[in-house]
Amino acid sequence: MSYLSSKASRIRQREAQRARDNRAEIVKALSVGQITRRDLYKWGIFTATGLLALKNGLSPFAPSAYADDIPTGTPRSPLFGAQKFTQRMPRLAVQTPVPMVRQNGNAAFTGAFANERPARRLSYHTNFTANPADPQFRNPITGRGPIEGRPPGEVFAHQRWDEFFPEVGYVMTWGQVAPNTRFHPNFPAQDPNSVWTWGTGRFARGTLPPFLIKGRYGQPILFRAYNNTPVEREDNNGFGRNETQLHFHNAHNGAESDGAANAHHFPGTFYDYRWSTTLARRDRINTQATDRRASGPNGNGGLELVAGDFRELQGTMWAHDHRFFFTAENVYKGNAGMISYYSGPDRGNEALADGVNLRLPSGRLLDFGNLDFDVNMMLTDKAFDQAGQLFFDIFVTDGFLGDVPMVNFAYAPFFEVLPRKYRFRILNSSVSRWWKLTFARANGTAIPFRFIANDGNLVVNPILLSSLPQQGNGERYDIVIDFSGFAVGDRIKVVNRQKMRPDGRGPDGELTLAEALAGDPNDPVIGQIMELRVVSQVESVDVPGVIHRATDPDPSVVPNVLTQQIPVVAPVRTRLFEFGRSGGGDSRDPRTGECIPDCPEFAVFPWSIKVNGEDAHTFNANRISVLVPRPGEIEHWTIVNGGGGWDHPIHLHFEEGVTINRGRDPIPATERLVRKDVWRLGTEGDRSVTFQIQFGEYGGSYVQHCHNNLHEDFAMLQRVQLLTGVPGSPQTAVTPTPNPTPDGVIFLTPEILPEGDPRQTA
Ligand SMILES: [Cu+2]
Repeated sequence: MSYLSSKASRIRQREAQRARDNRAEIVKALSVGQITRRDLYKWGIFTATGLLALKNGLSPFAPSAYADDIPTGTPRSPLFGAQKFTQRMPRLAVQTPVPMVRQNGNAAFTGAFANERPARRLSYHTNFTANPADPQFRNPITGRGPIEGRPPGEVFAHQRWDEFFPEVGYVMTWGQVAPNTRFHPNFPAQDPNSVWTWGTGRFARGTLPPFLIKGRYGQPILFRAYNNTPVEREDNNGFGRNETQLHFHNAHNGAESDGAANAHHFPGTFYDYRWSTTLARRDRINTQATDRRASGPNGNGGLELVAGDFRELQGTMWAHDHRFFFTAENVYKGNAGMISYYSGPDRGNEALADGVNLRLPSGRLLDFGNLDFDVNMMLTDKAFDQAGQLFFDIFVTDGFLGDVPMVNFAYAPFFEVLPRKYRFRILNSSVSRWWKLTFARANGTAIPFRFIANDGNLVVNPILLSSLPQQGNGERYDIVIDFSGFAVGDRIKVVNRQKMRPDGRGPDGELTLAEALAGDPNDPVIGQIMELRVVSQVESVDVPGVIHRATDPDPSVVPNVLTQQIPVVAPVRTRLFEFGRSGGGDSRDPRTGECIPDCPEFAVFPWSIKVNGEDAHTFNANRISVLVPRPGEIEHWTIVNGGGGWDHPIHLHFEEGVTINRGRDPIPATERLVRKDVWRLGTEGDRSVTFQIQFGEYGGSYVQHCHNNLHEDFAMLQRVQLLTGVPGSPQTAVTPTPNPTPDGVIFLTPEILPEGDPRQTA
């Protein structure tokens, strides 16, 4: 490096450091009430339209030299001498459930969680509302408000409680990370308030790696979520809101357990989610549960048959924070884990042959859910301040990119494999970054593999690829790689080829494998992010102590047919959604300036949605943009990118759509007639997507949104009201809007956009 460029680099570093200090100071001043949003306007930090002024020294996107080449917009994260591929990739932390037993209609925990109060159909908030003075129903830490965050009354009672009565239970806590948690042995330990993750048990400390829960069809789950983050909002090391609702992306659950019904809860409280394992279409297809493919493992080599359509089976999923307006901060801070659903066909057992089990690579030591050869990979990009603490810029509304690649929250790890077939479940859990992975031999050539599932849905026929497609935020790709042609000692490079725009708004072209392998001096997350090492033996994670050897036979198979196609038919109605950047944003009430739920003092809302060509709106939990009047009606939805040069990965909760059109572009094999829950909207011929969708079994308030968590928070998100609950249930009517406060939930009457309500035109 020449003298001049190193001097320039030092100046950039100083400038960037100053920018971060300034922002940190403003955040602190806002949080303690020293200044208000009005002050920021007055000082010209916001423009007249409410957008953050591009002020050098304040915004990371100011026309400053450092912004061009450092994705975080801040000084390069320090690595403390850590080299890539020097630590083992941690496997996700598998959680052990306890049996739940029925007691007077309630579900009582047993075993390790026997001292928990039972889970109930109605929230304990109902008891608090009836007896506000009774201490047993009050928040035990603050003494304010109810002990359970789930809103009171029948509207937020667990739907179909007896039918999907919880059989197993988990108790976990979201809170300060445990002492000595590091992303690499060289990195400093994270402060308790730098990272907030999930840990096992009541009021536990958060831990890493993130959790993995193994669900099975036919065995409903009770997930009790405690919030043990600090009571004081400003105790967050600069980012993260101490309130959460945990979204189980994209499971088929009642809205009260979707984690996105505007029912976040506060430090000291819990929220009981009932993850029903309901198989979609159970009220219409295979209602007598006679189809052996619609089933879950019974734990003893057999099947538990369930009603529903086997073509709707789900596998690879995840759960993450969905606190509206703060999702990016909270997910980035560590509020996320993965969940796999096991079924008759997708059993997680590669040896058991019963005519239903596909025997995909997994292992054989356990009845189901073997992980020895079935590996979760959570991709994230992080940034650190100069002391090595996790850093996030809360003033960013377009996208936040880290400069440190992580897999399962470990910096650039290695993973040992045997020369046989492996399944990888790859999740993009980044807040804004897209990925595109290729697996390369030492000589730099791509290794072919089979693509078997998209967003947790098996494809009809495995697809042979030499590179993954782009992977937007929230998308999951399941693949099988056969390492049997490799020799012990071979090393395989896991390479990210997806270039991002430095402003984080979206992707910026794909590099060739050779280009990516050369690395990108401006973006350290491009290039090799992980190494696979072929070894002669590995210890089992399913039954520790058992050794698997390279000479063992590989009984796994990848059948040519994995599932069947859901037919595309004429729809009952069509809808059009345009995701763009129009108007000034109407998340705030014009009279009070408040959001529902409450939003950051300084927040502005550039990212908007138009329904059926009408006016643009930004998110307000009390505004219904889409209303689905009846279960079972097939609709075709077209989602369009409004343009402007940014890309959006659009996510729909609760149901998967069958992709039937991709604008001017041909539909790639990985999407054609494939079920998905996140669709990338590009800027060229791929600007629009049409999918077929239908709703049923449950109802209530759900959402559709951009899964770039920054776009989502500011506030490209809209409420989807489903009147598709079972007859006689409250979920056949519009859900009153819960608005959570530390003292309890207040219900509001929502407005309904006429363009989103087919009852008004039918
Ligand atoms: Cu977006």
